Amino acid sequence: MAEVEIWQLYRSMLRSRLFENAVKELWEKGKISGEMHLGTGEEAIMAGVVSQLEQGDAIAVDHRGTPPFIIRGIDPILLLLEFLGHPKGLCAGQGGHMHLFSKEHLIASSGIVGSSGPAATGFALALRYKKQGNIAVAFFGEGAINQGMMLESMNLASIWNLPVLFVCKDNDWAVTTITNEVTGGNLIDRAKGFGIEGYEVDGTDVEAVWKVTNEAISKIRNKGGPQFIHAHCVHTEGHLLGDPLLRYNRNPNMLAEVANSLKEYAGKSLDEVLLLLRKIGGQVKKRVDPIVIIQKKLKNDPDRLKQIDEEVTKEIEQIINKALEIFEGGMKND
Ligand SMILES: Cc1ncc(C[n+]2csc(CCOP(=O)(O)OP(=O)(O)O)c2C)c(N)n1
Ligand SMILES: [Mg+2]
Repeated sequence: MAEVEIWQLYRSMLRSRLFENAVKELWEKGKISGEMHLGTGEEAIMAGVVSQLEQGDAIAVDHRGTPPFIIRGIDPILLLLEFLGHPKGLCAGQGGHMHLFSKEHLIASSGIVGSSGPAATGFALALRYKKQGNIAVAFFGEGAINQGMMLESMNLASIWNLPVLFVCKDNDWAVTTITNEVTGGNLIDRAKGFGIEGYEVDGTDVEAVWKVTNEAISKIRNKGGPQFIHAHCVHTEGHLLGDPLLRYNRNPNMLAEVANSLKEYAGKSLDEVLLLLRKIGGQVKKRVDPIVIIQKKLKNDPDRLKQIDEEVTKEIEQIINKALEIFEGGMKND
């Protein structure tokens, strides 16, 4: 990969992370209400894929829509106003963080697990009629890979030779369900069963994601038909903000108390229950934070790293301040 690209990818990933960190703060202060699923930990997958899309390509996402919307270039002020439920938000304050749409950027998110499959396949069907060589991407968690509509979409995309890139972001968990306890076989083999070629990749390594995506996308653009990527990742903030398991895990006394109260019910020893709770809380990590990984790769040029960090920090601060100014101005006028 050209040197310039990894720096651009880092900037994209950092913008997304710092924006979501600010969202977390606002949620904790009670300014953003309701559930909030962050995409922190998915930035390498999102930057590695979205950076290779062209104008007119379409994206369908799940309940973790913030990183792809930010990386695709949607105005973060509109996004934050949307999360705040403001009428000037991206979807007039009606969609919240899970149901986002931008007609201009052809990107849509949905909280219905598995729905990015049919949405992207539909986008791809429309794009094929337009004959401009565009493709559609479906991003979904591995919890969606057992949903009928996802499998039907993969089948249709294959049989109709539609230009869809299916990207499965696998963090091993669907809320508190351990994925390998409910998923038969291997996902690459499953895709192959539909006649779709697949790639398995470490989704915390943006360069690795970029490379397999580059190959997959060029095959779609040149030959048509779908491709599949199975990318492994971790969620740094658990399933959703306020996740009780994450709270327990960050407070060892609380964790021990909960484990103790559960051990008899679970029929397991205290250590076994503790390990399980730590696993569900994302505290037993097989993988590390993608931002930390890329920062290590770029550490040979600390000045450039520092400059980007400062620029992005300032940019995000300005975005948050501007959005809050509009939000609070709007509240005063109510
Ligand atoms: C059709 C449907 N069933 C159940 C839910 C409730 N739900 C929300 S997120 C989620 C887990 C999804 O797991 P995965 O696809 O792996 O995504 P992750 O949260 O791990 O990123 C579930 C079951 C839903 N939103 N939609
Ligand atoms: Mg998952």
